Amino acid sequence: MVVGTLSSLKRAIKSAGHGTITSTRAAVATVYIERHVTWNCLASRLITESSVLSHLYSFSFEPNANWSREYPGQKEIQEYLIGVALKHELYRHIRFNSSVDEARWDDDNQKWRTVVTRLGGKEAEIGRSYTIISDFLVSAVGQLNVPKYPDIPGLDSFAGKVMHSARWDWDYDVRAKRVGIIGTGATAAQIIPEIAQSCKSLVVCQRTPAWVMPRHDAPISPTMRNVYKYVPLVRKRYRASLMDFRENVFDAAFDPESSKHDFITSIARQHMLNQLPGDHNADRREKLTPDYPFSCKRIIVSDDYFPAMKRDRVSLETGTISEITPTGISVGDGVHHEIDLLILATGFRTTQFMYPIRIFGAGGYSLGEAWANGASAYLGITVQNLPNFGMLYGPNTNLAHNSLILQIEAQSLYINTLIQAVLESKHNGKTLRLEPKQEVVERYNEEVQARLANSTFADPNCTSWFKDESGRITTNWCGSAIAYQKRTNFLDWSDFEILGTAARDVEEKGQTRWNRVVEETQISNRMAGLASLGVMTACALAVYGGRLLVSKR
Ligand code: NA7
Repeated sequence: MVVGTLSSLKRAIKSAGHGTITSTRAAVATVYIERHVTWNCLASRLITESSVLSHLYSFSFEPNANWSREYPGQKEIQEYLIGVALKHELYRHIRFNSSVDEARWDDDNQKWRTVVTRLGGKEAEIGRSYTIISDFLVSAVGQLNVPKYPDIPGLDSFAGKVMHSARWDWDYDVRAKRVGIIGTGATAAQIIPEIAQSCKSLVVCQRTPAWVMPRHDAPISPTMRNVYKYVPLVRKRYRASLMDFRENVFDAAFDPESSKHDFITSIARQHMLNQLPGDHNADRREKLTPDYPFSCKRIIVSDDYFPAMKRDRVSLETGTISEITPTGISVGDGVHHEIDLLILATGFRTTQFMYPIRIFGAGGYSLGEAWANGASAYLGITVQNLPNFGMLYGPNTNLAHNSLILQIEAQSLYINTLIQAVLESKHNGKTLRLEPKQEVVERYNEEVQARLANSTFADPNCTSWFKDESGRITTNWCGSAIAYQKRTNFLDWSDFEILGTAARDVEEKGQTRWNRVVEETQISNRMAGLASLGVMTACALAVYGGRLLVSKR
């Protein structure tokens, strides 16, 4: 059983026996629980949500030659995901409008018991909740799931319209409205340019400015789309070049000591200067320039954020918000902004993984209690005392420099191996219970935390959704995407506590390996190797041949 959104699911589908895996197909009934329609609750259909280029922000096994822009918009991403779900016949397995409240491992029967609440539709009239019993449980709820509402006095007293960026009311018309937005993170940076086009006025309440990089978004011409469609090698080569580029900026994003870090900071500074030039923008530039290192917080990638801030109808408020009144936003120095609509672009409860789902593992082990001081898992996928359980986009798997889909595919292949072992045992009339050893989880997390401690994310001069309240980074991975793929493309069975009548069969496997999804350039490297060899040979021939000629004279 899988809890979570479609965007995370496809590899898990294979794990569970749909699509291409036929050996276990007949034995498996898989249920996907979906609370909302994927990508339907974003702030605007016009918003370009991804900071990753379209051709890399798609599954490796479902390439899309038809992306209309270099960066995908919300609508296009949603259409793509729905297309994948339809193609792989997922819809008949998905239960929409359903919420998981609790999942509990049943020690006696060695199964998961997951309590699902029906949120709407005719089914809700049948009964409010029911329990699904499964051999394996996968969480695909991810990190950016539950909205975080700010703790500002008077918020409930506001008489106008309030919307969180992730709970958008599509029926509300923002045209000609006086709007206030709290937050200047990646979400706000996408909402502001859109709203600024049609609202009457917009006050942007910034607590901390963000580093902004140029986006260089552009339409992909019909000719290029046809090239990508009919010459797949060109499309693959393009995707590989995007992967190479993204992996190359890893040092810049992660390592404050790297020379690339200084270079990339200078690009961001120049971007602001280009878009907010001249003395008349000096005050704006000062207010919008961060005083913490690049990449300490999530970087914004935008070409239209700064231009929007220059509009006459947009004002930047940097004073501390003292309260929300029935008519607007009050800031510390007695200023009051009258508004009709209050947008809370205040982020997500990123460090409370799986909140508010209650998970209980073997012997009543409470995940909520175990993670009270910060979530941790083995490879971000499995957790001690949670048998036959796996996570997609779990603790310490977020990337600040590359596409998350790479991580999710790697995790899916890993979980796939676990599920297959459980299903094979079941098929053979045996039982199998797998969970990572406590010392393995601890050792792994010590290593991850030690590496993160020297990263830009750990700089004490910023707060971010990467860190929990104690400053511990529980969201981000500590390396490149390729490093994670390599770390997760094998399963060492000795890392696991293995119980059940099939335990010995599994222990004897030692290690199970599979091919990682290779995204980076391969051909060119070989070509470069051959070319270098050719040049070296030519040089050697020239030198040696020259000597021969000289000696012959
Ligand atoms: P973020 O990146 O967590 O940003 C939240 C913003 O809201 C940020 O600017 C915060 O300021 C601001 N905020 C939060 N609470 C308050 C209060 N009480 N007062 C004033 N300002 C506040 O969330 P996003 O939704 O933009 O992005 C999350 C990820 O979703 C994004 O990185 C993408 O990967 C998708 P702060 O910086 O904390 O001073």
